[in-house]
Amino acid sequence: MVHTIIIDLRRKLKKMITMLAGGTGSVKLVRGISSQIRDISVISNVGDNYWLYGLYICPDIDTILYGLADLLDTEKGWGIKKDTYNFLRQMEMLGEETWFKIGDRDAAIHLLRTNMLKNGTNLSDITTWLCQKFAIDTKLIPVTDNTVETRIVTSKGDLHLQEFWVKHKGQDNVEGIKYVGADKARANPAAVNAIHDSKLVIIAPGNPLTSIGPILSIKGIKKELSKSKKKVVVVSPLIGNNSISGPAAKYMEAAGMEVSVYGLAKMYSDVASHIVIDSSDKPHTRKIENLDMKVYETKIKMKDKKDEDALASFILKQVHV
Ligand code: FO1
Repeated sequence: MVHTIIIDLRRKLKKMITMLAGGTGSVKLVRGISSQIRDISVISNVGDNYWLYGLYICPDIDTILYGLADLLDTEKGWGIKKDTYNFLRQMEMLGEETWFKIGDRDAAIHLLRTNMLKNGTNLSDITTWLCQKFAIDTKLIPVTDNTVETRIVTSKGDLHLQEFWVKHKGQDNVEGIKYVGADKARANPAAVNAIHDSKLVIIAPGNPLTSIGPILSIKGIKKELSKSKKKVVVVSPLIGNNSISGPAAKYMEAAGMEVSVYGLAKMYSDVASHIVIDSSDKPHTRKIENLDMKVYETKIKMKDKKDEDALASFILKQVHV
């Protein structure tokens, strides 16, 4: 009797929600959920972090940071709105390549982060400090403090994700994707605990191979998610055979996956048991259910804040784990 009461109490205490996020697709749902739930943790991808001009740039961490602080340039999906580019213009004048558009205010974050790293602070503590500076309650957790680099294998050799996508405009033929360093990376203990302690884990609608894939490539995270599979829901970033934004379809094809919500469900079926898909993808529902996943159909495209809130409400009300 006493034992049952204690278990019930523990269940009630497990109110937290954890999200796995990376890239411009994820931040919209992170904002939607965080506007309705106070206690959330966001585990961020680090695979697209990039060194440039001696600065350490963490695009996915910053996109979530700016998104939650209402500073994000939502037109581009990255960077700070109304930022200026004097620093970059000066770099150009000095003969540097300027294909990666770092704004002036954005540069201040990279500069301080780099200095703190050089002084021995780890990425997790720097990120927590940045959250405090931007007055963000959400716990933003880099998936690891070690280096994991997403590299795109092309017919001309392999390139860092930023070089493939931004410098070369995603033109080269993709033959595969590598997560260099993932085998040795230690999962951030705060990320593992967040998954363990949450009542619901949401895999945000990010690119499955370059935003979420690097997170899952870290053994400790994959193991904890597999154990927690019953409370994990994945939100599709695809409608039909196309990604809502970015090159997800191209990468899925290169990885030999079927470019559809079924292909996506198959990829996630060992770490998630619920999936939210677009209503227009209903014809795939039966097949996905055969993977032992519960399917929820709704409008998943988020064009504005109203859509972000609507999808978040749908998940919080309809997904019963
Ligand atoms: N994406 C671009 O397409 N062009 C850019 O010049 C660019 C600059 C940039 C600067 C800072 C930052 O945090 C992100 C930036 N991004 C840019 C976005 C980034 O390449 C990707 O969208 C993410 O890495 C994917 O998650």
